[in-house]
Amino acid sequence: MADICLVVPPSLVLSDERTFMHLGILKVGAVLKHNGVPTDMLDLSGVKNYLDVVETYAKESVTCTFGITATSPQMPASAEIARVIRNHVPDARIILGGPHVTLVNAATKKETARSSLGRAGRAFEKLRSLFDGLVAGDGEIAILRMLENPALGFIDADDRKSDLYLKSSELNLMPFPAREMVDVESYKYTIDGVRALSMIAQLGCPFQCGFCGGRESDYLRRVRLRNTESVVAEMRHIFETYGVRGIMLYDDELNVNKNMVELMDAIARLGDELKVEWRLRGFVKAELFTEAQAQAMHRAGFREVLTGFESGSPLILKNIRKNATRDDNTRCVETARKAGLKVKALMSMGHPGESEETVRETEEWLLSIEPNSFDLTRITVYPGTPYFDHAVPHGSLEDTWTYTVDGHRLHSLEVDFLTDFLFYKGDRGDRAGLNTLATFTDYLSAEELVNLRKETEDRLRAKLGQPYQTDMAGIQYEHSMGMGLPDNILRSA
Ligand code: B12
Repeated sequence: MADICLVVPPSLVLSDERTFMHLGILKVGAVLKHNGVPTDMLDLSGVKNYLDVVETYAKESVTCTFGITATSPQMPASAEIARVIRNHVPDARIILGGPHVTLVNAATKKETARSSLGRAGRAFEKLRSLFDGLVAGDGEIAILRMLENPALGFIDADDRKSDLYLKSSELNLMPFPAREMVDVESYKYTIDGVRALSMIAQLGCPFQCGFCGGRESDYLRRVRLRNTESVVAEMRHIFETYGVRGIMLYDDELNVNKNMVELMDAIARLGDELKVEWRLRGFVKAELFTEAQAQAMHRAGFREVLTGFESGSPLILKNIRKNATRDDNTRCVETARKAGLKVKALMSMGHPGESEETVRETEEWLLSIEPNSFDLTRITVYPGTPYFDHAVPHGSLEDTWTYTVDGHRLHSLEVDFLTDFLFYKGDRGDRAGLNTLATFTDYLSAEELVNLRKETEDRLRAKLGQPYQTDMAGIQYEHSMGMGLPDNILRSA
């Protein structure tokens, strides 16, 4: 009999949900296990009849406490799951943790500070009405606190002053994600043909990109580094437990770590000791990327880096608050190539000030640098992004919010995250329950953005000789962490 059942809802936005496991909830699971709390796991990633699975579990088990993890696009499925549990286990206690609640809470705090309760506050209240417990930020210790206090309705661990917010030194002491709680073999990903698993070595990104979630959240904004020994120990564990030498590092940017070269050298030494040649992939921040970093990455086993360049337009780079100029981005590509690293360019569009001309500049820049691969997404305005948190009511359009930077505007609709799906690219409207929601700029309607994105990607793929992959596994994951909508979604300015 389990004391708690952890639930990973499906991710209907992803074309293959069994590529990367959700490490966050597996970290929570590891702490529960470490503390001897009997824990079940329902990993519903890619499970079509997931509500049947939940119903069967709820009917057959005596577990009354459930812990669900969710990003914003996982919320509609999470809400359904909560309703099914409630139908069958009337005295269930359902706790929600993960990025969505963390970001809605961060956005609500921002609103409250400005005494202007609005769409974030409404989204937060909806969560409160559906779930018995909400956990914002780090879940490792917060889950234990929740279990100790059955009446506790909300924990804000997304606050560096909270004792539940893990310091860098404490991250070193945490158990590795309990990957064994899911069916590891069912997750398929390769790097250079080598089987790979994912890992997260550091938390937080200090920059202020307008489209990125968590710029007001200690949890997502403040850089927290594990020490080199701890990171290397997890890589050893992955290799010795699963025989896997490919690792996708999901740190926001590996090179915000000032000791990155030292870390890379330690990884290379571990490879020598284990007699394995690592195959690694990860993200770097363009303007911070140096030749020494690139060479060290190559020595460690990287053959490719991913960078969120986002745009080829100087105006858009400025409006995003990207911190990198187009020249920085070009130099980053050259630095990588010189060290033998391929470059995946993560691009996005639909930012404030986006027009046909700025999209053309993006296209031209991509053609000039000839990335080894690229991704072009349309951004979506999620809570906790500056585009959401700093927006004000549009004025004349109903349920529409407007973010302004240097006179350039981005408009977004108010959304019910418990029912509405937000997609960022692709033609995925054929899947059940997809709604039509959007963002738009002063120069491009939602429809124009949809068409322009598709036409631009089509043209780029033809010119760069990089056809769409028919095997979707793994490709939709390579996003810019920029959010966007499906191409069937329309809304006019
Ligand atoms: C890896 C990653 C991915 C991988 C996901 C792999 C997977 N299967 O989950 C891929 C590339 C597929 C991906 C896709 C997307 N991602 Co992503 N991704 C990340 C990234 C970089 C790291 C996630 C991670 O491992 N974090 C580390 C773990 C430890 O943190 P965690 O998951 O938040 O878990 C902790 C707490 O939240 C909490 N917690 C989590 N679950 C639970 C449950 C309970 C019960 C409790 C108590 C606590 C708790 O405890 C955990 C330990 O402290 C984050 C940014 C970031 N640095 O976190 C973005 C991020 C999560 N992604 C984001 C987005 C927007 C997306 C996409 C929508 C695509 C897009 N266009 O950007 C899709 C949606 C995917 C989906 N599942 O539906 C946003 C989320 C925004 C939001 N509002 O939800 C983030 C925060 C990026 C950002 N800063 O904007 N992503």
